[in-house]
Amino acid sequence: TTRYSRDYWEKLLAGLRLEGRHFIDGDYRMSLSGETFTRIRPMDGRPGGVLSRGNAADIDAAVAAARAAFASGVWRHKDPGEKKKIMLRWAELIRTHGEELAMLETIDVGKPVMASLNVDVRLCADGIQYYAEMIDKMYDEIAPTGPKARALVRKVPLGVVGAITPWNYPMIIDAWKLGPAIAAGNSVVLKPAEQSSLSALRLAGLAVEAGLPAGVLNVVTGYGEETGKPLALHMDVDMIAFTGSTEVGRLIMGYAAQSNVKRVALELGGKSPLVVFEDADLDAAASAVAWGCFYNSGETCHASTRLIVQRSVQDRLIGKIREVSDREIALKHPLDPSAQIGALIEEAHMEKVLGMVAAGEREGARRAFGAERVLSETGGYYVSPGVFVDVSNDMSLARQEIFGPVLAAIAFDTEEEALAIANDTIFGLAGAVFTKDMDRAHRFSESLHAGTVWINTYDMSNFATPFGGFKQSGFGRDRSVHAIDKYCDYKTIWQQFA
Ligand code: TXE
Repeated sequence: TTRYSRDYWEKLLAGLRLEGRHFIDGDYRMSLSGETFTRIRPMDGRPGGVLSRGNAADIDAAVAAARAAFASGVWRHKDPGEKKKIMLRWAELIRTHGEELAMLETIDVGKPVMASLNVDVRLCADGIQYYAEMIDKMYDEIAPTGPKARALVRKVPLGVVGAITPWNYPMIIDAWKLGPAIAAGNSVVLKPAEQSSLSALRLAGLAVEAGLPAGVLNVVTGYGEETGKPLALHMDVDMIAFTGSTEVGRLIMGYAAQSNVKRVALELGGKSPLVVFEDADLDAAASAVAWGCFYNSGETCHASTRLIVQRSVQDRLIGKIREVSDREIALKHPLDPSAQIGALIEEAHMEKVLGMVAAGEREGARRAFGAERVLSETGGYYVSPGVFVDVSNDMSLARQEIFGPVLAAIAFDTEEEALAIANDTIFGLAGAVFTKDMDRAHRFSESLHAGTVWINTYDMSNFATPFGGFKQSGFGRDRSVHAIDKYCDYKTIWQQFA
């Protein structure tokens, strides 16, 4: 019924040239050192893209281009209506190049190409469009000062923004940063994860095709230490917007402090609780847990990785989670149009996930099902959805972010206990409660210490809602009109009258 057969995608893949160069000042450029690195694609362990391996010199060139574009005013002083049209054109080009972008994302990340197309490409384009539409709807303020003076409170762009992004949802997270940063009038240097550079490079080319002036968006590819670090330490970068691990987030704050006190926004890890009371609709809860924890192979910062379940319904719920997982969440080769989940990002990460699972078993957690390497004959890195029971909240399975399709189930008896377990984590990104008692749902959702809380559902989101964490899940929000604020400063201009 659809043209998207495996064959269709195989042909598209065969026709792509996968050589990536940095995108600086409107052009694709080799590294100044001439060095490259090869990405191994997770779907089958074969070579994927060949990328330019950036270092501090390439970062300097990109920052200089970004600064020159900002200083010239070519973008920030453009008529707001014009700016809006350019960004809307960019969103449209992302849609018209959707199949190619989806394939690039799948080559790098190993997620099903249909998910890349229907979720990642769509949300990337929608994100750029959302911020495009804000451009001619933002007003400045006049402060209350009395008639003898006037004080304008202007919201001004920061200047040069560095964006350092991860590999789990590259295009979506790039859009979360680029949309508001560019709409606010900044120039950007984007450093995508070394695992997933292809879509970012293509996005930048499309932006210039849409009319974004050269230098406003630059992309430097390479490793974190070699490119991300000099970007975050750079004296002429005004802000770093980062999504990634809590460990590297900590380093980014340090780099900012050691250099020019640049602003920092961090979207970091999570270990999100999903609490199920015995009066809940268990079918709805099972579906929410399975999709919330296993979608994108668990490589999701707000994945529902801790199931906190009332003891009386634990066995029934785990049975239902298994049914949903077996029936709906097809783990297949990413080019198979019926795949719902695909490969993990790379071999080392798969080993890390399997190692964490083994450590959990040594600590006494019991495997209910799954969490094993599968499809190894493809040469790719696949781990099946799995659930562990008899987990206590102090075990590593309940404390560390696994970033694989692994659920830890923790039993509770009272509401008080459930809340204490749910909040006993260094993270605070998201959480959920399932119950038919609306008073309890209200109490619980107010007391869960997390940036997003769902009631009787999981993972609902749209661009109008801010996304980000409390505690060591970071600070600063992506999405919504509020995200613009972190890419701006307030500037007060006084004038005295006679
Ligand atoms: O993340 P890193 P990794 C978590 C998840 C995962 C773990 C490790 O648990 O298993 O982190 O993943 C750049 N200076 N999340 O190692 O290293 C890097 O090049 C400047 C959760 O891939 O944090 C990449 O562009 N930059 C997360 C980006 O930081 C540096 C998504 C993220 O990579 C750097 C990803 C340095 N010293 C992983 N070192 C989420 N919140 O969704 C690395 N980078």
